[in-house]
Amino acid sequence: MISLNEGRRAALALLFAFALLATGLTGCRKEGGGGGGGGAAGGGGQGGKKMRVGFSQTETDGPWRIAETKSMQDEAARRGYELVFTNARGDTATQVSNLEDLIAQRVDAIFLAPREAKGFEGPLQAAKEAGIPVILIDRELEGPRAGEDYVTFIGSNFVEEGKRAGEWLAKQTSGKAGIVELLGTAGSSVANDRHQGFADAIKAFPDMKIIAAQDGNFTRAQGQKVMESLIQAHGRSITAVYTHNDEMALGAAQALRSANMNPGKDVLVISVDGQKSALEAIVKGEMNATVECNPRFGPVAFDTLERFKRGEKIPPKIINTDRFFDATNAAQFVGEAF
Ligand code: GYE
Repeated sequence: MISLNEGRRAALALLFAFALLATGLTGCRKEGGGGGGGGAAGGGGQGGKKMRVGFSQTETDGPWRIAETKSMQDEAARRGYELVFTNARGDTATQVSNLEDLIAQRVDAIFLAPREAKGFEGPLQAAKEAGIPVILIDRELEGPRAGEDYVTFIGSNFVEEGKRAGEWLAKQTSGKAGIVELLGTAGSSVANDRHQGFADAIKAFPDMKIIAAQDGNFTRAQGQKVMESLIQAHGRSITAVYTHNDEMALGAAQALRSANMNPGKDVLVISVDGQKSALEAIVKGEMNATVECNPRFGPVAFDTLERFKRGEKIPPKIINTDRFFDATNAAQFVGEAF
């Protein structure tokens, strides 16, 4: 075991070495006549070897993941990087071994979308020892520290998303609702935080009660299945559904329709993400609102990597600004949604 101080020193040395390397590379390119005239290509393609960057994706199901993957791939191609893509297929152990593979391949950097908040200490340590910077995107970790064990986290403020959903629901229902909550993947930072923010927001309203909260694993099929059984158990005492993503909301809406409980009218449905099919459901009046969670990480992810390589100081978190969609503006934004 190495002590905390030794660990810190080693990390600093590595960061320093990486910064030197990055500066060195820039210098080489200039000498080679590359010029670097302010174009978009920041380090991928110019002057010789392509930079190889790993992207460890948690799964590929659903519009949100598809949009995120595409944004990373498009941006890598645009800037001349080779993106080494791995898919953990919704399994944390697989994701850990994907990371080990990327490290063994000596990629130049890794973007990690961690499925769960815990369990990544091993690969992070190995990446650090190999001098490979890791940037977290879309989900956070509990324990490892920004600037030390990884560079930074880029994503939304999930507590805030839950809070916005809770506040909207309180307003719409004048503080009176029997709520079913469908939770995202157990152990993910997103599910914890979206629950926390929502619970905090409705605390002030004694007549807003979460009747049941159950794991729907962020999928439409699971959302529908769980909702069916909760309708069986609680019937008409359900007046609102809050889901941690749009896929589960659409599944829940389907279950409500099958039970002749009008989603969007008898039962208010609010969720998070802002995908196209959710905005369409809002336009049709079958869902009520969704807090945006932007999956298009490519530009900010690669900008951050390039800033880091230039030796700039990177803040521990880079938070996306997200919008809010309901019946007042869904039609306006459906065209640009993912
Ligand atoms: O809301 C969901 C996806 O981690 C922020 O994961 C992401 C969430 C997103 O499966 O749709």
